[in-house]
Parts: sequence; structure tokens; C-alpha cells
Amino acid sequence: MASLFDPLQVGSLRLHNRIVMAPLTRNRAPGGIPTPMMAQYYAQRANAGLLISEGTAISAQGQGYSDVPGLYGSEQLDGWKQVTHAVHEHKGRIFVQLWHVGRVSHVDLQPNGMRPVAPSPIAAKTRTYIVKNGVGGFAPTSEPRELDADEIPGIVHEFRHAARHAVTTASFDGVEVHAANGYLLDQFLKTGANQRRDDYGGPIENRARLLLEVMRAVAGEVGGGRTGVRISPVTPANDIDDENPQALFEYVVRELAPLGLAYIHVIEGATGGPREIPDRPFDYVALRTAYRDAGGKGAWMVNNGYDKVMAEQALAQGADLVAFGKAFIANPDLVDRMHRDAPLNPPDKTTFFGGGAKGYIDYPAFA
Ligand code: 8OZ
Repeated sequence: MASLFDPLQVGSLRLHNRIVMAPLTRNRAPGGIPTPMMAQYYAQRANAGLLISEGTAISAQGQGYSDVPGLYGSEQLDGWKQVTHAVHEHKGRIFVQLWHVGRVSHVDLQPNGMRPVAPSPIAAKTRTYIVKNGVGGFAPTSEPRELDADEIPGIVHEFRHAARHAVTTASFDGVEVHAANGYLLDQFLKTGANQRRDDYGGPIENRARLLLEVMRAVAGEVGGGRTGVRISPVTPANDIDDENPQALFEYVVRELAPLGLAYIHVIEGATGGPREIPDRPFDYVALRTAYRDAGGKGAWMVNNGYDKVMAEQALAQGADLVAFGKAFIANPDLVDRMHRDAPLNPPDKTTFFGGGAKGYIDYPAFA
């Protein structure tokens, strides 16, 4: 039986093990530019089979929180190059997560104080993190404006462009498209945020159109074997919901099957919270079966609240990779600790978002 510690071929890469570091927003990149401390943070965690970077804005419009990194300016790309270099020196592998937040933003974070964009002009009842005069705090997201249909090709282009520069200029091993957690692509997918009447709204085929255009563009640019996607069928994160997520996501994975993706990354349940949501049931086995039956060969990556025992069970039941979030924040040597059944450091929530070295690069390895 496969173990978490066995290597696995994933798309174009051979991973050392099946333990993945989940994408984790840490708000430590002033001006969107990755710092030397970020390079140290990721390099400390290079024991993961694959590192997925924190969400990284593909454009200034795609940015929704203070001090998250970007991938659209040359200084940002140079900053990332130092991160990937440090990870590769430690024999790690790293994908960048390509992120457009859509309506989960604030006028203070948008170019020229413009309103954030969304499929429909419906505000998300959620908050974003803004640093003003050096002080960080949460603020309600701003009322968005509806994207014009003729702006949509530009967004697809920005994903493609970011993907190209990620693997060429910044030397990432691949890219993960962020289609989860109520951000732009998830907003288009789900009825709670998408009330459009054009080709991008209404039936499932229309609501999935933007994500599929983005995936075809990105995989066409860097290769399916260097492309992954993250989805969260039922998460309530950022005030998102859909009236029939099972049909929606089975359609999505069937359409993704021919792209030869490296992986499909599925957040099960509420992101960072309960794995079961009473009023939002979902059959994840049926989802994977829909993908496999359509010929999808990518690795099946699962995430949300796993520990070692649950992760081994998931592999036994057909998952290929397991992503760990908070455990990787607090345990730079998580793979080694799991291998030895060593105790884990508890994460300090107060240092998750923003700040400096404390709670970032100072968690100790196991003695
Ligand atoms: C926590 C805080 C800010 C952003 C996500 C990118 O949920 C995020 C995020 C998480 O995917």
C-alpha cells in the first residue's frame, strides 16, 4: 500500500513524498514583493513533496489584502526568483498559486481606488485585511462592480501571462490556479455570486466557462503537467454558496480531464473549519470518480484538517496527495516529524497574518 513517504510522479515532476504544503496567506510581502525572509520560510519547508505558495495576485486588480505577494511586476518576479532558488537549493519543489480575488477586496487596495470587480454587483459579506499607517486590521469588503463581458479575455490573459512568467522568469516548478474560497473564479462558478445573463452566467456550462478558459490558457502556456487547480465545492468562505455544487463540480472535473493536469486540489468542507457541513452535503468520491471516468489522470490532492492517520486512510481510499496547512506553519520539518511520529508544535494564530519573523521562521525543528 502507498505510504505518505513514498515518491510519486505528478505531472512533469517526481515528488519525494505525498505530503504537500497547502497555500497559506501570511501577509509578509510589503508592496507585493517577496522578501529574503519569505525565501527562508519556504526553504525551511522544502521537505514537503510539493510546496504551494501563498495566493499571489496576477494583477493589481486581483489583489485583495495588504502585503500579499504579486506576480505582475518585475520586482515581484525577482523576489520570487530568490524564493524558488532557495527552495531548489534544498531540493524542494514549488508551485505558485495564481490568485484573483474578484469582489473580496477593498477600494483602498484597488488601483486608483476603483471598486473591486465581480461577476455580478453583489457584495460579499466578509472582511479583508488592510494595513494603514503601519497598523493592520480587518475591514468589510467594498461593493463590487460587474465585469463587462469584453473585460473577461483580459483576465484570462492575465492568468496566462502570470503563469508564463512564473515558470520562466521566476523559475517556479508549476502553477496552481486558485478557483476556491469565494474568490473570482469561484464567484463565477457559484449561483450565490453569479447572476449574469450572458455566456458567463446562468447554466453550469456558462458559470464554469471562465474557469475552463483560464485552465486551458494556463495549461496551454506552461503545460498541463505543470498546472494544478484548487477547488472548494461547499466552503462558505468569503460568503459563497451554490444551489447544486455536486452537479457543478462534476461538470468542472469532467471538462478538466482532457487537459492532462498535474493535480486537482480539493478542499473538503469549510476551509480551515469543519469537514462536514450539515446543510451542504457533498460526495467527494463521486467527484473523483467523475474525473477518473472522464479520463482524468492528474493526482487527486485532498485538504482540510488532516492528520497523519487520516492522511494514510485517504491514500488507502484513492487520494494521491494530502495538503497540510496549519501543521506546516508551525512545523517546518513536518514530513520528518510525521515519519517519526514525533509531536507537533502548535500553531500561534496571532502571527498567521502579517508581522515579521515571529511565528514565521522561528518554529523549531524536532530535537
Ligand atoms: C486567509 C486569509 C486571507 C486569504 C484563501 C487566500 O482562503 C486565502 C486567504 C486565507 O484561499
